[in-house]
Amino acid sequence: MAYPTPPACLAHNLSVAELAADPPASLLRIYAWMQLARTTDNRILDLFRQGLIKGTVAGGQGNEGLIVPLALLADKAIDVTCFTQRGLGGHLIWSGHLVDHLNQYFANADSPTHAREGNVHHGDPKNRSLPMISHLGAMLGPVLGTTDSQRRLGRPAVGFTFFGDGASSTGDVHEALNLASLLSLPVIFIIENNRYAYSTPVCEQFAAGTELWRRAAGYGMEGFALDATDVEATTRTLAATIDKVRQSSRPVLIEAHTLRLRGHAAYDTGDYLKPGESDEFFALDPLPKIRARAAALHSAARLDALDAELTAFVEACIKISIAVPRPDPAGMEADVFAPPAPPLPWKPGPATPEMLNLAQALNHGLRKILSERPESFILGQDIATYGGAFRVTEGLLKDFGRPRVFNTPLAESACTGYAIGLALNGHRPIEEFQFADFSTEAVTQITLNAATMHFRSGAKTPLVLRLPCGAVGLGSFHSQELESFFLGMPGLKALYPSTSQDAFNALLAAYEDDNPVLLFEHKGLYRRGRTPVAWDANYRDVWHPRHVRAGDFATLVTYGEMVHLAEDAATYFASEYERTFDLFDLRCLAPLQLDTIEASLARTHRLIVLHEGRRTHGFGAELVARLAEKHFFSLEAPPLRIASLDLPVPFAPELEHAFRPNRESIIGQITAWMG
Ligand SMILES: Cc1ncc(C[n+]2csc(CCOP(=O)(O)OP(=O)(O)O)c2C)c(N)n1
Ligand SMILES: [Mg+2]
Repeated sequence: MAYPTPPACLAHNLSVAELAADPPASLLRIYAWMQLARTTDNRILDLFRQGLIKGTVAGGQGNEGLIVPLALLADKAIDVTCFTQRGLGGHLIWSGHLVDHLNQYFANADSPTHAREGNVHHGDPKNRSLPMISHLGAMLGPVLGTTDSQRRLGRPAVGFTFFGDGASSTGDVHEALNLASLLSLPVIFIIENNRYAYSTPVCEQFAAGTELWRRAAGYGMEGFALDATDVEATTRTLAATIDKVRQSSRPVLIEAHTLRLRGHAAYDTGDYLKPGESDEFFALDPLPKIRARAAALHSAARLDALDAELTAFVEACIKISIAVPRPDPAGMEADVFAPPAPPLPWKPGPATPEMLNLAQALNHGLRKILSERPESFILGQDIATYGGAFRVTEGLLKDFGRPRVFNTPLAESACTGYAIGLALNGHRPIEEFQFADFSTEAVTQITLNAATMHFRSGAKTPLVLRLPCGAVGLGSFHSQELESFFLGMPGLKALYPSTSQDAFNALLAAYEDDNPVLLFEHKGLYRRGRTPVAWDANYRDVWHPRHVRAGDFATLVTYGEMVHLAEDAATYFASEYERTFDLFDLRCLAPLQLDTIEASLARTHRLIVLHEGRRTHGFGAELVARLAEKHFFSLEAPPLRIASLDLPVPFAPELEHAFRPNRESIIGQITAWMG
């Protein structure tokens, strides 16, 4: 069905020249958008109360004086934004038709998120309006990344990122401000200070007074406050600031004093407000103020006619959206991952095998990617001059230069968010975590932002996260095996190579995938001897298990460093018991490909899984469950799970040895199981 034509007054842009040349027309345009946003927000609230919109709605009533001028002034062909729950007006201006935005709220079949997200969580990644996630501070990092990506592509973009007085307390906000200043990114950080976070007043949020903009000095950037209920002054200030940031490529922090007229969300009763406070807020409402100014410059009759036209438009759009069918669950599972992409046109080299340990193989892989793929670059702590804690990135800075090989501050969350933003705009970052353990600092970005991106927005996030894992005598904070921790969340792929050649291949396979891929690298394997590594046209085979050795007594499934212990154990049982194991190196932990393992199990009728991760909720539980579900009646013995103890990883070598599977414990457990 054709969508209603928007009223002519709703032009999407406002240039500084227009603002100077024709203030009355500019004011009318700003008013029209503010009125449209308010009318829509109010109608959405009605529809929620009638039970026609589900979940909840958090409106932007009172915030239009900030969002509308900003979105009109932005260069929407190149700039980057991520609006908060107070930003409906921004969404309406940035892209799409009002019907599209309403479809999002109705969560119907035409919803831009396929009804997989609600409220204003949609965005429009194709037009660099990044979809918000509820985790408020975590929205900042991706804006930094997409803005940087635009600049790297030669486009003079500015990024806009918003957070409330409440969100200003999150660590992510600090990390992002610091990162933007450090990298000199042209990002305008806007605190929407509406004095409350849900029910919590600012005096219970921070002790440093309400002058949040003063934090800017601590990050080496300019900062100031503005009164977003004074729309004309706000518009002039924003126009000048956007221009300045576009020229200077330096970030700025703005504290916008704004309003949240309808409380936190539809269900908010506002009981926590002081007596008379609500009236005080309504007295500051920017909409009647700007309407009065516009009526004085034009005429009351013109404003009345405009309001009527906008109301009719909103109602016509609601009528269309409300009639759209409910969403269809079909296709949900297929959309968790971006579809498989064709292989990249890699140069078939190096052709002659070189003897490399696993760390060197990764270094060669990174070198190949940086040489052949201009959209690639690598980031992480100490990876540049120093070459990384495990020297995997040694020499890369020298050969490829700082813009493509750079150190990050200790800010895993914002840096991963930044990498997500780069990936969303066509770059393909490879991020090294110094130890896998420190990826827990970026759990929101990895599991809720990157991993869910395709499902909820259709956007691709090609991202390789390198995770040096495993116990090598360093205790609980430098030893974790995190595959189960991460893979309980949908949307992540994971490779875990055990040989130098597989590590090289896995890096290429992960790199060209359009999804976030976790690359687990066992630290104990980095320097465990050199084996031949060469270009392998079948590098994509790493997405499938490797059949390590043939046997008929039991199917033994393992991965990572345990592959080598399993080989030892298999040799022992072959010589001491004349029992042979059909041994598989899983290599790919997600998505699981178990066909060859199932075929083996159908022959051996016995299953052993072995991994270094802990036993309870360990990866073996999933493997055993999947395989036993299908092959239960053909099994001749209960499956055997060999894993680490359910403990934090202990430090002393004797304790660590007892904690994780070792040659003797593996042989002992299998012997006992064989009976
Ligand atoms: C990190 C995080 N913790 C908790 C929440 C739950 N929550 C949603 S909105 C909100 C209040 C946010 O206040 P503020 O940042 O001031 O924005 P406002 O709603 O006032 O615009 C809270 C606590 C959240 N979204 N994100
Ligand atoms: Mg607030």
